[in-house]
Amino acid sequence: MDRESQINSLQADLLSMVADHLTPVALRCGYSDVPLETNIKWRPQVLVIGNYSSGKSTLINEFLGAAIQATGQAPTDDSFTIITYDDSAPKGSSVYVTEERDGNYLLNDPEYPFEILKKYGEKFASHFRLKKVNSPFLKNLAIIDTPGMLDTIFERDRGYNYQEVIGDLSQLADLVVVLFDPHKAGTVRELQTILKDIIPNRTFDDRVIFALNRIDECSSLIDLLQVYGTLCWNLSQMTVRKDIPMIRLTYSPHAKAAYSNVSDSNTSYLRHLDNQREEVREAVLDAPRHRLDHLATFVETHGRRLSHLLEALLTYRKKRSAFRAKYTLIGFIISMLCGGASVFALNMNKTFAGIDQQTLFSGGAAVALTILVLWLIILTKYFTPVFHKKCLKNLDTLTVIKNQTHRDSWEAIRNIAKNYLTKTGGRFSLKKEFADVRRVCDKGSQEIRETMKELSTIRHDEHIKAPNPN
Ligand SMILES: Nc1nc2c(ncn2[C@@H]2O[C@H](COP(=O)(O)OP(=O)(O)O)[C@@H](O)[C@H]2O)c(=O)[nH]1
Ligand SMILES: [Mg+2]
Repeated sequence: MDRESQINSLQADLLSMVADHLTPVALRCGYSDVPLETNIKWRPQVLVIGNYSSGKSTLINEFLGAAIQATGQAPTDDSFTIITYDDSAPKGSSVYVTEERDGNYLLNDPEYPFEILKKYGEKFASHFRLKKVNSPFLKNLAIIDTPGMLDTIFERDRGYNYQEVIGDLSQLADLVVVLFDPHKAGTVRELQTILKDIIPNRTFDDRVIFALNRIDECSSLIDLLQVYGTLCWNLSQMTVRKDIPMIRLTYSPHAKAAYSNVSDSNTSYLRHLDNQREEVREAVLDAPRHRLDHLATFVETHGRRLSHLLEALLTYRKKRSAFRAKYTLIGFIISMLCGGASVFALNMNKTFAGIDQQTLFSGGAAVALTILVLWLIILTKYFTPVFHKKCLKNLDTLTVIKNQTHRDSWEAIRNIAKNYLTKTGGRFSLKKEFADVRRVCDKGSQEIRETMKELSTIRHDEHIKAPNPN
């Protein structure tokens, strides 16, 4: 099996693991309103962000091999564009946009994972679109081009929450490419906020790559070094990381040629530098592998949280059973005592002196049984609801926090547990589901990681030995 097929098969396994084992529980317990796999079933995605005119669309056009996106010095394009492959397009012809769809289509078609963006309203929908392109570059991934980030308050008033949209898209994306340019080396405020407050909460460090683009526009090597230093400083202020992330130095050879014609700049310093555009291209092409990490983390995180949720709910059930068993025992003892007392009282009472022993004991048993039934009714109608309310009030007693990860997952599911207990009144059985989710968490994620480790040792062009069918 080649690497690509191996990746595809692992991806299919992960999806079915989510669909078969996690989604039914997630829907039943109110953990999610839509099947969990909705957000991950589509192709790998690469999100390209940066300030306006940092060269995002130029870079994407170069990857695709045609002028698919509009480019220009001013903030040219104020739309989010999902650029994806058109399988049905004729092969071998020149690269072009085969189909274009608007935001409302994209937000409502269940084939795409963008339903979550519906909440940003009509204004956003009118700035969201899909382009299908027949470029082979897109065979295994989709690229998301974004409107550039801006500085002034007036320009930022877009009519929808731009930063949150970027946050949601970076959560969906398998790779986020952040472009800077020498004119605004990390100084654009909107980008600063996104890198500081949005991206770190929605994705992981290793899914974000940085590039200082348009380096051919520096006037000298010293100028470039100064720009680079400024960007490093700004990045250190924006990212929560202790180290400075790697920043690739890139430029578009085509745009450079056009730029050199209109300016008399001396770009001889570029001879000393590799254009690291190829590295960015490689990283983008490697997004399907990030996809696997993404999916594995997705399965692990949701598996862990669901398992934690079920564990807490089962703890509730155990406590409730113990409570009911204790009170039933108390009721039994009370009813036996009452039954005994009534036999004794009847025995002592002269009015019943002639009654035979059997009738006497039957009377005592009837008293005991009546009291027990009354007690059980009171237990169900009064004591159990009081216990239930007390549990809801002291929800944290349903879990023992072992570490920070456990604390985080409890934070994420606490209200879900509360809602489920309120909705069901505490009457449910989830033992089988818990065992199932547990199995996915323990065995499933271990197997996934092992297969991924195996995959990471295989280069793109190498082949994996097909398993012996015997
Ligand atoms: N000199 C030079 N110009 C570039 C480079 N990349 C893009 N440009 C130019 O910068 C302008 C903005 O590029 P564009 O791709 O539209 O930026 P976007 O707003 O980030 O999508 C266009 O006029 C491009 O031709 C580059 O590497 N070098
Ligand atoms: Mg653009």
